[in-house]
Amino acid sequence: MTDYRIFNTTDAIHFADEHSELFGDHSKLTAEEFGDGNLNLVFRVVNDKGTSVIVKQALPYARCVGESWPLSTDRARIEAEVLQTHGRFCPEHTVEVLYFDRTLSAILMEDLKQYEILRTALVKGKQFSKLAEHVARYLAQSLFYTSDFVLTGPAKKAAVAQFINPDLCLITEDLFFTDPYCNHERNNIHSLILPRARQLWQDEELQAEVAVLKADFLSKPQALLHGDVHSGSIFINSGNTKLIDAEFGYYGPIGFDCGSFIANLLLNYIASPALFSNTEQAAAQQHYLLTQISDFWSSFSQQFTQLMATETQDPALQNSRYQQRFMHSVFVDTIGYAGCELIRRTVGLAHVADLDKITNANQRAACETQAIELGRALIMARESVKDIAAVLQLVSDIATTSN
Ligand code: SR1
Ligand code: MG
Repeated sequence: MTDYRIFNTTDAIHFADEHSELFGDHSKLTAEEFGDGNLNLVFRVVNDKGTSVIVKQALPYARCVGESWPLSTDRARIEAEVLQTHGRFCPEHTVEVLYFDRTLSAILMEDLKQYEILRTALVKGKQFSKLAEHVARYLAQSLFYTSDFVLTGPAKKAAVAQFINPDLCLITEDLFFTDPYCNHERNNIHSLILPRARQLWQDEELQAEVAVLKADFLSKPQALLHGDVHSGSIFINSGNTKLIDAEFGYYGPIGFDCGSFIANLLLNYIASPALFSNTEQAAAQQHYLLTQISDFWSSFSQQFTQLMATETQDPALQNSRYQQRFMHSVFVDTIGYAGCELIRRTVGLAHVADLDKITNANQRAACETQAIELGRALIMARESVKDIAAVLQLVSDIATTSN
């Protein structure tokens, strides 16, 4: 058995060549490391005809911080197995895993070179008409078919155990629910919004609601989550959408994945007036994003409701009143977790390009403040807000009062 070692480009070439059928015997292979994420090495291996694959390797530490932040390389197994599981239920929107080596913590996967990263595209003002439909389908299928509605009790417990992911869950537990609400050294707060960030540290009313959401994140194994559905984990083009980077996957509350997706569209919504100097373009982008959020929630909730009605295996869970209550609780969680994502992307360790690319410091501070206000409002109103239309009204109201 080969021991774990950190790959260089030659290792990545050998790994790809050994485990892929894509390259012929006399292929001339080259590789480049192009990972720009927070945690891993990512290589593209290409032959002389342009055929390519991706080799992703988990480092024994967080790449963005270095060896002082050790992390289990088991996250590569989690990522491969989440993608393989989700790929069974929604292959059209899940990146394909071609091979996984547990000892090397390395995954060989399809190269999505015909796609672009959603966040990069949104920051440029691009729009994709099927984004909401595709992400809704991915989440409805993958979350429903890994839930108690389908799995037997023993099968579900085995699945929960398979996806115990302590290191990566701890990152989320800290970065989402703890750090933004105290003066933590990991926080990354632009000086102009420091007074608003300090208010978060004193906001006991908000902190109580965030504690409820954190407790649910810790103890509500509803389905096998992707765990990190931000717009950097979504590859897209005009025809299709694929989810990548499932290393934060574990059994948790369904609303966490839905809320992460919605919040990332909202972050771009908030940034749009500052990213696009043309006010008509900014307004069009904002209109597009709100429509996508509305379509996403309608499509996700309709599909999940339909699946509950027709595919539920457990006789007790076939009760339609229970299913309605379940869907409502997923909605409440979704809005709450969306609020947490908005706040943590503004004052926490991991920012987003949508806000960080705003060059004017005053404009950026105004957008970041708006993200905090909206995040707070969503968390506080999540149980009373009636439906997604009311959520979007809240979004528009806060944007209007902030401008
Ligand atoms: C140290 S990891 C920071 C963030 O990057 C990942 O994509 C997750 O969103 C995580 O919170
Ligand atoms: Mg990632």
